[in-house]
Amino acid sequence: EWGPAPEGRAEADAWLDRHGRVFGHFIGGKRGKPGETFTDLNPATGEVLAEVTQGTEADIAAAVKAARKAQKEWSAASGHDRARVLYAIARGLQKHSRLLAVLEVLDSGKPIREARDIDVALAVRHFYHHAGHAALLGETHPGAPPWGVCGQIVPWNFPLLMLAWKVAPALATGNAVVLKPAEWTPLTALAFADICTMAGVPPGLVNIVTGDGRTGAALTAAPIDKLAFTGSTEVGRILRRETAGRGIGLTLELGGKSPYVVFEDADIDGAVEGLVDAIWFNGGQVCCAGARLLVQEGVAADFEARLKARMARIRVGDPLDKAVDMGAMVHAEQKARVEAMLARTSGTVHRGTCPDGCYLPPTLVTDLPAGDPIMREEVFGPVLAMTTFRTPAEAVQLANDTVYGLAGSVWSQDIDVALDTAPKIRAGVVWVNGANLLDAAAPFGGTKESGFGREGGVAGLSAYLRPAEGPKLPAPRQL
Ligand code: TXE
Repeated sequence: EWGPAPEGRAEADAWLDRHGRVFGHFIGGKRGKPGETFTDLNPATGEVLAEVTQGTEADIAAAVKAARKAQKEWSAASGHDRARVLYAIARGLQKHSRLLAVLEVLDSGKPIREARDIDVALAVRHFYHHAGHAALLGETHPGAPPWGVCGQIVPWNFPLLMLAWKVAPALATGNAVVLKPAEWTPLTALAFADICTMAGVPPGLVNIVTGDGRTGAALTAAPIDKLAFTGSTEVGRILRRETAGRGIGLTLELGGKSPYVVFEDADIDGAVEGLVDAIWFNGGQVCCAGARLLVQEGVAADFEARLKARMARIRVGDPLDKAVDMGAMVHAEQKARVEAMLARTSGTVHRGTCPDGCYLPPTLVTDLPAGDPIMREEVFGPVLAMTTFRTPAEAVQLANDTVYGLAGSVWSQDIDVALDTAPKIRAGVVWVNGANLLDAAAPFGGTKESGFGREGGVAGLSAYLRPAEGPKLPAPRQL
């Protein structure tokens, strides 16, 4: 049980100072000279954390070239040797977990408790898990070749964890990577570069090129063999077009508007508590957030009352405070997006409390007319839209009334109701009596406009291998 202050903050400052608070890319195992930079801010305080280089086409070309060279040897390495490197990365992350958690908090505004217990802890576990896969790959996927050089573009809501979800399976399967972190949260990816060096990752195997969407577009256009993206549905569409017809692999993990279905026989207090994890975890800036609450009519009034009482107890404030439940929004721009969406709803808006600044309170919207935008569109903030249903069939119909299909939750103490409803929800993952439960061994990903492809589990590993070419069959005989 460690908190961040004062050691954690001092450690983070020392790390930033060691790099002169100005960062170049990490290409071919070396930290390059900074080029044209942009400013990286702490959203909770507005302080400048660092200057970070805006990656150019030339930077991407250099990174892809370094990756290509490193990948040749890496793909010929034994499973044992690959496992050793992944294991060393996991150990390095674990050793520097306080630094990584505090950097994540400073950069993204998420509360330290989450960064410590979820972001960093799950990232570490992802590398351990994939060290095991690396060792066994020849048996689980005999003869399946890696794609080669993988372009990876990650978002700002789980910067280190999304990096782990992408880098670990890529390395385990014999690929090399060029990863672009999100422009609002580049620090833990840059710290990860240091950990790669300490862990003895061969130079060029992992390359980190920072920058905004233009750098992402350059990476997409570069001669890569596979692209993995987590981010908005809008950019996902662009990437699908840009990669079409090039014979390269593509996985897209996009937006969501996941249903949270509470039947009247549910453990009501458990379901209320589950919502704290579902929608107020990371301030609702979670692709699989349970953003649509569907409650069976008989318990709706009681549920709403208990939910409001629980909302009032959520502490929003300084993300470095161990006792805080919800930190700052990632960026003033994201806060403004959420506020603009709230301004468009015709429902009744109930707000909790929060400090001034880049914060938003836990928010519940009720009395929603059919088709209200807050029920349909991804808000990506601490906003829960509530409505009621009468029958299980109506619950399923409402749950599926969305263009997205990333996740869902079903709450009932009747196993028949739960197991009958869960498979009818069209989503990549449906939790029963739980929410936002992620595991390296369980595949995660979407359907419909939430994207395609899986991360985690054996399915996630397969996404980093070229689909096997079938055996040559004799030509069919004419009948
Ligand atoms: O996402 P972008 P934004 C959703 C959420 C949020 C909205 C906008 O609803 O409010 O998207 O967020 C890179 N070619 N999600 O604007 O732009 C970008 O630099 C290649 C859901 O921040 O999709 C960053 O690294 N790359 C989501 C990454 O894409 C491009 C997480 C994601 O940013 C690019 C984040 C381009 N043309 C937002 N343009 C989730 N599924 O978890 C941008 N990028």
